[in-house]
Amino acid sequence: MPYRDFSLLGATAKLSGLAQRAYDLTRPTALSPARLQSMKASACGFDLLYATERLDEEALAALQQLADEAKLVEQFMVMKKGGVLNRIEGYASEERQVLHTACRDIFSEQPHMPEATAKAKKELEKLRIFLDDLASGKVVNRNKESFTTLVQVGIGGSDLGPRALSLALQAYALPGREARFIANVDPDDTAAVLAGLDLSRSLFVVVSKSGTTLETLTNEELVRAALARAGLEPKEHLLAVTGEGGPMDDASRYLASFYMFDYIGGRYSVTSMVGAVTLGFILGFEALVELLRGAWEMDVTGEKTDIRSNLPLLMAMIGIWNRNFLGYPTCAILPYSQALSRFPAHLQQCDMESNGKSVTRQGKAVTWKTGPIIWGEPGTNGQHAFYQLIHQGTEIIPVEFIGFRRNQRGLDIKVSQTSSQQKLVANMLAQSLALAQGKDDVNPVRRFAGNRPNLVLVAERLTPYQMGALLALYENRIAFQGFCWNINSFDQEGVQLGKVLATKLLHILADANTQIPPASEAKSVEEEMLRQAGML
Ligand code: G6Q
Repeated sequence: MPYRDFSLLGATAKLSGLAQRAYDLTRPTALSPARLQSMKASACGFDLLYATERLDEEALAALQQLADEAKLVEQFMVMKKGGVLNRIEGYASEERQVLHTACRDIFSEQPHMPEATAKAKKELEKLRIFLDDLASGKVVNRNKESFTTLVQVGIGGSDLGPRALSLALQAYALPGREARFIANVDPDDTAAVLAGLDLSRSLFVVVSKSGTTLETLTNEELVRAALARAGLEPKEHLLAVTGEGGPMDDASRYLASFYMFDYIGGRYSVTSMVGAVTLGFILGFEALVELLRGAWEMDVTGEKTDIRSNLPLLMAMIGIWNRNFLGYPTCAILPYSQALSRFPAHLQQCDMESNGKSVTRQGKAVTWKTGPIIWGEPGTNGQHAFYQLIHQGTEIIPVEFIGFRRNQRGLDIKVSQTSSQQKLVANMLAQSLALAQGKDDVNPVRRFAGNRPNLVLVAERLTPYQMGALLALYENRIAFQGFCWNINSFDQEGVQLGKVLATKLLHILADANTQIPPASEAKSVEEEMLRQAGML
């Protein structure tokens, strides 16, 4: 499919014009009941309320035109059907398919990529058997005790998503099961996690698609050494998730191994074995399947061409309106759910590593803005911290609120006639209105300019199904935006340079540790940098 540059799409000129007279949310009748009712889209248990965006019917129609002209849904279908979308024409690049959706196409009678879905099913079946063996007592420690803790050792895509989702669904953990995470090569990270563990009842799943990641391999050695010091046989406590045939694919070193595949990008790998092993351990297999079902149903929603019924596409287009036409450089994701406290961190990677690009899929410099800075923290905590800038600062920050009508754990109390959950959701909706409408005041310090765009995503309860749907909603939104900007959302060349330089610095430190004299008198900038930092 020929890709068209964002700036050449006819709707962009129209949208630029419309942005000059973007919908004014501060007019007294701007947020009419009719607007609130009509600017609402629903899918997979989520309601998306977007009346508080600076959009009117004309702008929405132009965004639909933009989505159609850029053939966003067609590109999404090409992705699902195994097109080699992870590439830059005419230049060396990863040249890969992008098939994380195949991991959840398991519910479909006719999967888009039967072979990839069959592989995903095979790994899931291996996991089901392993989880059954844990539950039935077939897999136990040397003292015939069950394993209570699973520690995931991985970094980046092999950490953030699984960590965010494990935390989000902790309320549904099987009795006596918990997950922990080790990511940083900072040895204090591993030490702090190990300090709180009964090693004899802990399993460690080392997750690395490449099997070569410095941090993960180093932390694996720290864990192996700790197990050996405790008189345990490391292999009996270690699992692996890695690429088939890769350097970590070695059955002699692990109790069990699961595979992930090169067509699944790290930051899109939560629904592969990268997330499934840990999530399956704490939640059980059935809940894991529910999570996959939620993601699958959101993937199906992503196939609709009408932006008003395609939630990921609608959110993508609203984001593009705010980023490219209203010119806002960041986007805050503010979940009113303590369980989602690490979800913004996952989205920060997923979005910024995907769409933080400045060349097109033809290798040309882009002349339009691409991915915004993504950040966020849970409400209501943030209200007592950084919301001041969102309300009255000189930068306008589009906000995405995420909330639930019911809590997960059922513990609540009524104080002053309202429950905590009602207080939580009321605060979220109040913030949405306050940002949009603003407030005039004779005192300039108490004046709120308003017109601060935001949307609200709300569902009944954060269940495994709902979590899967939320994950896929954002994954697909990110892919749609990348398609629209004509960038490759699936590579991450930007992280390579730092890695290469770190290797150079480590060689200098290794030589110093073994007292090998420097090759020449002239000091390299790397050596001088180490010296100035007091490392040499
Ligand atoms: C994600 C990135 C990156 C990757 C980590 C870990 O999309 O590629 O964050 O996940 O560098 O890689 P490994 O799984 O290969 O250890």
